[in-house]
Formats: sequence, structure tokens, C-alpha cells
Amino acid sequence: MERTLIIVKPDAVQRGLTGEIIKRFEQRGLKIIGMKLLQVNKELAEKHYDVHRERPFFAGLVDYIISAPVVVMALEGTDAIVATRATIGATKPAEAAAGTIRGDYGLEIGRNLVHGSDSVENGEIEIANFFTEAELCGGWPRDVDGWVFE
Ligand code: D4T
Repeated sequence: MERTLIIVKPDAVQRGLTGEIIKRFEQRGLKIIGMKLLQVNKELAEKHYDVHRERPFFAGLVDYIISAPVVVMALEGTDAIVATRATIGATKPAEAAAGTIRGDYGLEIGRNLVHGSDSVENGEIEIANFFTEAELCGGWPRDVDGWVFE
């Protein structure tokens, strides 16, 4: 089982796409082990995007992610990293395949609707950045698990 952090970004929340985005991950079979609405502060935004600190788009990226509430989810499932990134689609929405979240709802890289962790290691780090252990229901026995996980 892998874990990943999903962020329904400010543009998606503002556009009323939160439910649609959650639905896609749920339908895929991923198990929600944490979820909350929050307005990210600058310190947390800079920590989350630290790897991009030296990039020219960093300031705009931070301003965007703190501009309105986001919904953060910790998801668990088989190959959760690869599966969720496939569901999200390419970083540039204009190039994202139809049927992906970005390919169905986005056009611009700076309004790309959703974040998903890019490795198992970063998934664990990012979940710990956004959730306390008490906020997570890790390993809860979902009744349909046997019909989703082999
Ligand atoms: P996130 O991290 O938001 O899930 O996006 P990706 O994993 O698909 O893409 P990324 O880490 O390469 O980029 C993080 C974030 O920065 C924005 N960005 C990126 C941007 O505004 N301009 C750019 O040129 C790049 C490369 C979009 C996503």
C-alpha cells in the first residue's frame, strides 16, 4: 500500500469542482484516510513547494496556493502514486489527456487544479506536513477492500 497527498487547489475549490475531483479518486478505489478544508499559510506553502524555491514561478505558485481554501486528502491504495498522477494528468493541462482531471477541466499550468505527490517518500513527507497523526484514519477496514485490493 502506498500513501499520497492530494490537494484540491484554490481554482478547483472556487470553481465548485471539489466533489467531482474527490469522486474520481474514490471511484478509482483509493481509500480516503484523511481529509480537510483549510487555507494554506505562506510558511506551509513555501515548505510544500520548497523544491521549486529557486524557480522563476515560485512566488506566483505560492501566491496561488494561498489565495483561497484548498481541500487536502491523504489517500491510500495499491500503487497510489502512479495511479493518482495518471488520474490527475500532465502538469500542463493543455497537454493533459482527455479523461484526466487536468485534461477535462484545465488549460494553464498555473491553474492546474490538483496536486498529487510524485513519490512514495514525498507522499509520506507531504502527508506529515498537512496532517497530524490524530487526523488520519490509517488502515481503517473499508468493507469493500476485498473487492478493490487483491
Ligand atoms: P503538482 O506538484 O502541483 O502536483 O504539479 P506536478 O507534480 O504535476 O508538477 P511540478 O511538480 O513540476 O510543478 C509544481 C507546480 O508548479 C507549477 N509550475 C510548474 C508552474 O507554475 N510553472 C512551471 O513552469 C512549472 C514547471 C505547476 C505545478
